[in-house]
Amino acid sequence: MAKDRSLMIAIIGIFVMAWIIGGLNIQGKSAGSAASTSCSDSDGGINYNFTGTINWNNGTYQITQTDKCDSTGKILYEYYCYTPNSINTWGQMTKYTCPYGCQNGACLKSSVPTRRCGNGIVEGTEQCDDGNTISYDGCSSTCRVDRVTRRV
Ligand SMILES: [Ca+2]
Ligand SMILES: [Ca+2]
Repeated sequence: MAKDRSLMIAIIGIFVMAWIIGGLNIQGKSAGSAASTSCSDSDGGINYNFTGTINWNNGTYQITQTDKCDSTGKILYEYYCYTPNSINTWGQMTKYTCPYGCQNGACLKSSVPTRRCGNGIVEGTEQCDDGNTISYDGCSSTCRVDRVTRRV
């Protein structure tokens, strides 16, 4: 009987601990009834390449957080749902340093903008860009200055 009681106390203790931890994680507010708590993440979890929004709801409080970049444009604040067991779920945030920078709540895939000869903008190693990829018109198909102009 004494064993049953200590087991009961231990179980209650775990629930109380879970409730306290769960409550504190949501900006110090009480999580209330944990059983009805739900959390969804539009980018499916920790996904640095997509801007996601988490929606946490326990029937009393609702918290919505969208991934965002910090003011340096390098650090991503990635939000995700943390569900340690079948009773608890809450929103968590992890900081991630994007290797190529952060923009609009997601990491950029590359720091090098896509250069293209023929787009009318002189970029990178291009000597010229006249908006086309025709050679012998002053600017070649590889965006080099044509040395020879074809007589028409
Ligand atoms: Ca996410
Ligand atoms: Ca994301």
